[in-house]
Amino acid sequence: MIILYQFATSPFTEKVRRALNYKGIAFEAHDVDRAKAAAGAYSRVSKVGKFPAIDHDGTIVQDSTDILEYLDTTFKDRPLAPQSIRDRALAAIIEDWADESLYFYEITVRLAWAHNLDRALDEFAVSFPHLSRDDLRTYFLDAAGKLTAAQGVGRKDHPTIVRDLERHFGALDNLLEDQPWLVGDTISSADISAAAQVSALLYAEEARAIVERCANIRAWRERLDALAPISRKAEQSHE
Ligand SMILES: N[C@@H](CCC(=O)N[C@@H](CS)C(=O)NCC(=O)O)C(=O)O
Repeated sequence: MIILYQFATSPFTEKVRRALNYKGIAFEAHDVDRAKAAAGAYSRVSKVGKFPAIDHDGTIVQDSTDILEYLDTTFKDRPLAPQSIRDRALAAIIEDWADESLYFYEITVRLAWAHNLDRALDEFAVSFPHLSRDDLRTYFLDAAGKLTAAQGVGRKDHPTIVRDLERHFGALDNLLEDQPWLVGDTISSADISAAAQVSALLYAEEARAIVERCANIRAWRERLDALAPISRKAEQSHE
């Protein structure tokens, strides 16, 4: 049995849940409490204190990209990596673009922009059971603001970030113009990784307005939801 340790609203967790569901692998999801994680309570499954991590009958894998690779190696049915070398390379590059570029836009517009954060605060509270709503709001605005300022996206002004998002969503929409999936002719880790970041971005009203104009992205998300559903965000809490 696979146990998935997760922050329920993290895009990296959605990525792993979609992959597990696509491959038809049973799993239990445990919500990680951030305060306990910071105190080292989960060091057995994540030495670096980042999640997702999985425990597969004692084998521990941390980092969504490593987890997807592990799942493909261990469960051969319904591969997430494309067949050809070139398509595998493209999928790896798109996965990294989603995880390492789109992610910082997600952190900025969903967590550091108060008008978007306020709508989702109750959902985020699952990972912070000991914080009041006000403290949680302050925590996110401060932590996300500092993180994205250090990385760079957070130092851009609002219109520039919206323009960047238009460029990123536009690229995705164009890739899907004549084909159902981002790489090759079947679903792959590229689709699952990008879709997970898109889900997180869509918490932001600015992103929703852009995707409203991207028919290819909307149709692609429906195909993905049918084949690789997100599934429940949390199944049981974890000590
Ligand atoms: N590259 C990692 C990124 C995971 C990650 O950044 N997770 C965040 C939540 S979205 C986290 O665990 N943050 C806790 C921390 O940095 O202390 C992956 O793909 O799994």
